[in-house]
Amino acid sequence: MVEHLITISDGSFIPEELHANVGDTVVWDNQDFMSHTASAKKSGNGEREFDTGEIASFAKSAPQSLQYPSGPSGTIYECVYHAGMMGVIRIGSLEQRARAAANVQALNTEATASTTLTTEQWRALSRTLIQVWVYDMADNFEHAVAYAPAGSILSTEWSTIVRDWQGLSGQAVPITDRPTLRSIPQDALYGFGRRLRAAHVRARPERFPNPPRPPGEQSKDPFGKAITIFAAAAEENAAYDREAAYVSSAFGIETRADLGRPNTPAQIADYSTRKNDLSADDYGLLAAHLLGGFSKYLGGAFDADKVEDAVWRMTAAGEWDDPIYVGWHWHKWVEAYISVIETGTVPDLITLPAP
Ligand SMILES: [Cu+2]
Repeated sequence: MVEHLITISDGSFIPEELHANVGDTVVWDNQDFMSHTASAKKSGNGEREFDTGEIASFAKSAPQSLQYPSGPSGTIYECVYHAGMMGVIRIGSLEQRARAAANVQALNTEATASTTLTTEQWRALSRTLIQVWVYDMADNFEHAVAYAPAGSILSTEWSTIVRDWQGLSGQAVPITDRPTLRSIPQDALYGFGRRLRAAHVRARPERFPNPPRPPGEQSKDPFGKAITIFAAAAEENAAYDREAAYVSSAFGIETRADLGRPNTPAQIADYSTRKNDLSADDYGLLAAHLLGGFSKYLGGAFDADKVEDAVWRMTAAGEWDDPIYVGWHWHKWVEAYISVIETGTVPDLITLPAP
């Protein structure tokens, strides 16, 4: 059980987003010259999961105990005196934590994957990863919308995105609707994910990338741990570093293109250099790491529904807000590995802009 401290300064909660667990407590320290409150949004029955009441200027709140795990959007709270003053706490469940710990234990005791997948199964895995990534981005974007004043650029972006989403799905459904997300072709989904990310960047640049987590806290999920454990071998670690450098370069080019900023010849040349540093075997190694995590978690048998459920559950605690979104990253490992199997060469992560 941990006690977390959130500072209130200039009418903002700092940090604006906190990750905590059931049973933890939170204290708000008001450094402003005015009074504030930290009051969880009212739930369906009109009650608040926590409410500090008035916190006087230069005073601390009573500790608030976190009793319930939050859903995908986290537990959003507000100051009842100041409209638009909001924060969010993402609360994991004790059961989730226990399950993750048990899986990490299993990964530590048995270090190799026993499952081999068909190309079709790899595709199913890839599709799941990209779906969850889009879902996770949508969830982040909902947060951003919750903080944005009405009539801002963000509200306009959001209407455009919802219209695109409804065009893709052919239905007037919420962006986070899981069955519909599952029915959309992967290519369309990927383009949509990029669009969503770009809008997110424009709307809240300071939230992109999110601050890195402290060492050892990058991920609380068993698959993330699997990557860390398998990457302990020097060869695997080197492949990971080469791939990360290649992805970063591609990511930079894409992001600048999304934002309408020029990519310099040096930036484009850097992308080619990074790509040449990678071998086809590197992707085999990286895909094997990912599969290692999954096969341990799933008991060695590939089951698309179980994979999807497992990956999906990870997003409930908001674990995928790494500087380079892990969902995107893993999806690229799998997509690239399929390409390596089929063509024997390392694929281009992006289509380079015309010179
Ligand atoms: Cu206030």
